[in-house]
Amino acid sequence: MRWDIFCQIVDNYGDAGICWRLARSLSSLHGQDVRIFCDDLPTLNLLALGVDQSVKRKIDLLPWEASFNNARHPTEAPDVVVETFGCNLPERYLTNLLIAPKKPIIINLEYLSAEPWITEFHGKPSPQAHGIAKYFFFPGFQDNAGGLLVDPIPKESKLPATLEAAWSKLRPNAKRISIFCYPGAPLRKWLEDLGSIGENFDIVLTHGHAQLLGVNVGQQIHFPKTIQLLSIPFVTQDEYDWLLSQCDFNIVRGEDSFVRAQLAGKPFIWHIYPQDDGAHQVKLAAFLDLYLESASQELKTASIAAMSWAMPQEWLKSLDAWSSHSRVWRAHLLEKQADGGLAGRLVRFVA
Ligand code: TRH
Repeated sequence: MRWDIFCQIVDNYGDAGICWRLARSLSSLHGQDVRIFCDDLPTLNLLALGVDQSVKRKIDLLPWEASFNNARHPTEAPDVVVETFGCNLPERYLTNLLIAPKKPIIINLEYLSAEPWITEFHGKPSPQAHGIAKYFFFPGFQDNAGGLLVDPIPKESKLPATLEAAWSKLRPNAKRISIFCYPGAPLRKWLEDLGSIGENFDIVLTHGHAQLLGVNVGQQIHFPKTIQLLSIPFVTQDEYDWLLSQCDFNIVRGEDSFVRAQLAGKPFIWHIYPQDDGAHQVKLAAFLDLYLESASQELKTASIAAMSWAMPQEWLKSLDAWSSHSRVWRAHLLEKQADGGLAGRLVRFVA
């Protein structure tokens, strides 16, 4: 089938990250023809860089406007149109769909949530005045939700060139922590507290995070020697996945890095995307209910504290137990998503 995925980048990288991951799964694992129409092609290309050319060649990454005259010709008419995160289709594209020789199915791909209510809405029709069939598709952890983007499954691979400089400075006796969070995080205080524990920690700051700490703008920061800060550039999505798998602990955010941290099988803080109405707190609590269902009371207390940015002194003693739990959780996720996860469920749903 021919798939047109529409990607409007609201902010940051998540929208592009999800679209790219979905596109490559549909193409390389399910043999689908995929185009992405994106309103910020440079960001999308940044994530997709470096990926195996045999994967990339099969996916068209196109500017948003390129969709205007598409869909009209029989060879270009899509079978499936995916509107990601409620982005509206361009009117000219939609008009062409209406006169196209075959009518596609439109999928409204929603945000990931562990909240129970999503299963009631997942897969339900969303009747439209224009008459083209449209359905809600809710990614989720439950069996009767839309699944997770599990591909590519993380595997050990060699050190990416972009990380060589940082990797050459790693200390053998230090724990490794990667940081990718939003500006509101109490990072400096958190690192100071970590520094007072007495163990060595190598902190891998992803692109832009040194500025968040004020390191690059001349501010003085005095972390104890136990803390070594290592800044890395923006890396490709595959390289970022690799980084997560090589750290002892990760701080992640948004939606895509949140799932990747779980698939890396490592403990993590999810700095969830903050929403004005506080909806993110409900989403976080729903996830923790699932994630910690089988955990001991001690680990529950520790990881809930960590996810609320309690200082590391308060919970770090539970890191070993948390690491074991993370490996079990990863295996559980992969088993639950053995049906192909989001991409597999989407292909079957459309079929
Ligand atoms: O970047 P995010 O915060 O993205 C989003 C958006 O804010 C979006 O509007 C919001 O709806 C959503 O969060 C919840 O976080 P996320 O989702 O983790 O996406 C980051 C992507 O960037 C992910 O695919 C990993 C990738 N990435 C790289 O490829 N290289 C890097 O160096 C880093 C740090 C990330």
